[in-house]
Amino acid sequence: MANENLGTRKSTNRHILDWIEVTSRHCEPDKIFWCDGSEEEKRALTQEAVASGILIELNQQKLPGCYLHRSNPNDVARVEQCTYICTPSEDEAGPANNWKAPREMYAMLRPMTKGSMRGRTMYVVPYLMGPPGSPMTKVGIEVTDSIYVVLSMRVMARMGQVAYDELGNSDDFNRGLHCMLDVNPERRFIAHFPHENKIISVGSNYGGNVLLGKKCFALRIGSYLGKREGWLAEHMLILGVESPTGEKTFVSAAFPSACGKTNFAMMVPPPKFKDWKIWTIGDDIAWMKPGVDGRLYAINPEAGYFGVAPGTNAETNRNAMETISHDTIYTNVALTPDGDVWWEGKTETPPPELIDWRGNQWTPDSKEKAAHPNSRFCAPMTNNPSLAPEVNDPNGVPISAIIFGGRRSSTIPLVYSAFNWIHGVYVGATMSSETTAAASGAVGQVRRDPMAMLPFCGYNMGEYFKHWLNMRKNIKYPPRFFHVNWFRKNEQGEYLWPGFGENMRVLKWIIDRCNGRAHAHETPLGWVPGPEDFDLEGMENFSPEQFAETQQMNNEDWKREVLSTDELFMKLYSHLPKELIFQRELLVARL
Ligand code: GTP
Ligand code: SPV
Ligand code: MN
Repeated sequence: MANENLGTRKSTNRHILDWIEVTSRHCEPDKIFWCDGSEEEKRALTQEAVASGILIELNQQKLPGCYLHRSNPNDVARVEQCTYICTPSEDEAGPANNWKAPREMYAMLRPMTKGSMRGRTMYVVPYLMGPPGSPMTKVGIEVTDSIYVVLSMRVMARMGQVAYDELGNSDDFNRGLHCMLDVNPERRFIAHFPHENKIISVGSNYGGNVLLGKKCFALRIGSYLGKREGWLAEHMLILGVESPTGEKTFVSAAFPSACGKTNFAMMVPPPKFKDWKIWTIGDDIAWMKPGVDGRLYAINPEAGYFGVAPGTNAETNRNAMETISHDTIYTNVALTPDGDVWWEGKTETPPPELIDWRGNQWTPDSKEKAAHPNSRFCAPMTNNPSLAPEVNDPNGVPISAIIFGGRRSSTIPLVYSAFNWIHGVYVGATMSSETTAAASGAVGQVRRDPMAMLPFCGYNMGEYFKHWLNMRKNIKYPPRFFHVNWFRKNEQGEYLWPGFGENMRVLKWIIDRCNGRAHAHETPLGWVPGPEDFDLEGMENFSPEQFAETQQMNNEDWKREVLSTDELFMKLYSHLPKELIFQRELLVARL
């Protein structure tokens, strides 16, 4: 390595030093590398990753600073079946989580991690979740033997010295240990210890399993801390809408994995809305807390986007294409002969030849997909042309609307609004979606995914609903709740709503409702816009009749829908707040 001092800038925090001492004695690495987040460090580690085949350098003329990583083909998504919440009692983790007692989990993991870094380097990665100086920001230290994790963490979080500065001498930081082991699904565990603010992840080297600041800390541990400390850690994007008169309204939205958060967060409005501007605060995670002025404030704890590649193109998401045009790590996309990247949906016709995500020759005649359906880009938020200037504001931004949404090919209308906070919590709690490639397992099956948090809530889901209901008491000016579905289909299997930039029209109705300017009709589900309340101007080949089809509400379908939510309610019954049972009864009465 060029500079001998690289990797030697140790923390001076006694608690970190003690923990690294104990952890390194256990994992027995050849070397400990202390990351400082510098550009020099990035260059050196990137070089090393390329030399060892962990990263493939892409065409630097076309994609400056971009690299491709191919994961082990057995390790391409989050693994819910291997994800555990380890609390002293099973009841605390609740029926929606896998549970093991901490002592048992440690007993299982200890022999696996013992000596697991022999012949390897242990990287110490200090990072911040949230803007520096924010009362909501938290510090984590991830210890990992993966150089890919180090390079990705420095994109996804504010990494290095900035975290030591924020922490000072405090002991209040998340301890995360990641050991790749032999990347064997049989020995893959993502274990969370909420009471100790601790995470141990073994046997994977993929995204949400190993970038421990993201789903593990910011959501699973975060939601637990939020319950204790009076805030919310949510699987939500945050965006700002600026009107032609300069009025800015911020909203957050929870859609399950691979259901449109990144696209919505950096949407480019259609020509009819050319004087409107969308500003991105975050694309995946929101930490929200009541502010002193009685409103709910949100920060994005992250600093980058770990986004779905397939389907991303200049038409659907121009801002994303710009964001990932430089300084981006791609995982499991296809490679062109001239060192460019490709995935399904990037261009209408695929290139004549490619190397697929597994590293094999690929042609358009090949049966397999060229890019993995859950292939991803990892890019710094500062690359995003629509990055909101408020993104580093330590106070966060005031939220006017909370939007829930899922991927449902039938039943669920394009948009409706809840009657009030308790009804809004019910709408979020009974959310559902068809499963996607973002987690291993079957794709396309409808399941309940309350608030898009089913895989991410670090404690009992019933208690989580109670926490949501309780939050209302500390918010004088609560946001309004909405539900959207971009994915409804007709009998031919085609999407009824064009989506992407056109979602601006739905957003416009939502913020007009929040600002007391839009009309709506009352239905059993909530308030909905009629065709006269909804701006369809400038939409080619989209009639008011088609709009009515996207909004259609069928009573028989909805009765079935209520019955299918009962399964979740029964599962959570012992902790389910009675308010939600009453909401169910009211809905049944209205139907
Ligand atoms: P995670 O990163 O897994 O949390 O996903 P996400 O919620 O950020 O989803 P993302 O925006 O990456 O979109 C997932 C997939 O849905 C991509 O293939 C998109 O092209 C597609 N998609 C996003 N928005 C829309 C939409 O409005 N309509 C349709 N039809 N597809 C969409
Ligand atoms: C998700 O699955 O919601 C993601 C991708 O954002 S991962 O980081 O792998 O969790
Ligand atoms: Mn996500």
